[in-house]
This record gives sequence, structure tokens and C-alpha cells, in this order.
Amino acid sequence: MTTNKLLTLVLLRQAPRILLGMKKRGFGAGRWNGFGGKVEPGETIKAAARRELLEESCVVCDDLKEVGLLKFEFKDEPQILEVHVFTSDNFEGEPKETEEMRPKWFDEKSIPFEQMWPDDIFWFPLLLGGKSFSGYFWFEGLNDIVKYNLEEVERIESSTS
Ligand code: 6U4
Repeated sequence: MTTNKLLTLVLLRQAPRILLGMKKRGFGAGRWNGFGGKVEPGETIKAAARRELLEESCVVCDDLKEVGLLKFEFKDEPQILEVHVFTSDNFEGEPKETEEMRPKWFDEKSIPFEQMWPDDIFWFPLLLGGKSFSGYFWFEGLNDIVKYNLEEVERIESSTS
């Protein structure tokens, strides 16, 4: 039986810049990514997104908008990762380096896709264009996408957030 593991991902924007963090340990270490992690039992997905952002970057954001729902399946792995993507341009505090992440602002025109998860290059243009999106990516290992679906949607229907 497959189960879904719920994860969050927050991309903060301050036009024309976007905040990424270099993941220093754990899943996806060595890649630039948004901030996020696992949803704890009893926690809403949005609350988890806010908490992980604060823990990993010291930034407070009470104005997160859910814009993406991405599912990742890895060959020979029963668990599907269900990543809820949020964005905001309204937050408080200066991003600070933590044990997990080294934050850095990037110009939206020079996003380091070659040092990011390989799916990001597909859905970032939708995020940057202010669209909502839903996607499914099938991986073989951590670097190769064997198949994917990605579509723009009206809004994210998320009963749990
Ligand atoms: P801990 O609790 O430190 O062991 P860890 O294994 O490091 O957790 P965690 O909780 O930081 O993982 O969550 C992984 C993060 O990576 C989440 O923010 C979701 C994000 N993520 C996972 N797969 C991704 C992918 N294919 N593309 C992407 N982000 C992804 O852009």
C-alpha cells in the first residue's frame, strides 16, 4: 500500500528577488530550495509551513498563500511525497543561517536550477508567474525524472490546510 508523506515548501519573494536556502543536511542536502519540512501530527499544513520557515530561516510569515501541490514518487519506494508549496511577499525579519539552511536572495532571472531539485525548472515559471499548479513527478534515484505531469489550476483544493 502506498502512503503519502506530507511536506511543506515556502518560497518568499521580494521582487525581483526570491529567497532560497542551501540545504545543509538531510533530504536534498547540497541543493538550493525553498524552506519546509514534515507536517507534524495534529498540525495544519499551513501552520507547518510557517513553523518550518521560522525554524530554518528565522523569518516570520503570517500571510502564506498555497499555490502548488506536487507529488513525487520514487522507483521502488512505497511512500509518495506530497509537497504543499506556499509563497508570500509579506513577512517579518531578516533571513538568518541556521543548522539546516543557508539563505540567499536570488534574482528571479538567475535561479540556480542546476543546483536544485530537477523538477523545479518545470514548475518555478508558474510560481514566478503568479499561477497555481499541480504536478506529479516520477523519479528514478534522486536525479532523474522518468515521467511527469504538470498543470496550471484555478486554485489548490486542500482540505487539510
Ligand atoms: P529532517 O527532519 O531534518 O530529517 P529532512 O529529511 O531533511 O528532515 P525535510 O523535513 O527538510 O527533510 O523535508 C524535505 C524538504 O524538501 C521539504 O521542504 C520538501 C522539499 N522537497 C522534497 N522533494 C522535493 C522536490 N522534488 N523538489 C523540491 N522540493 C522538494 O523543490
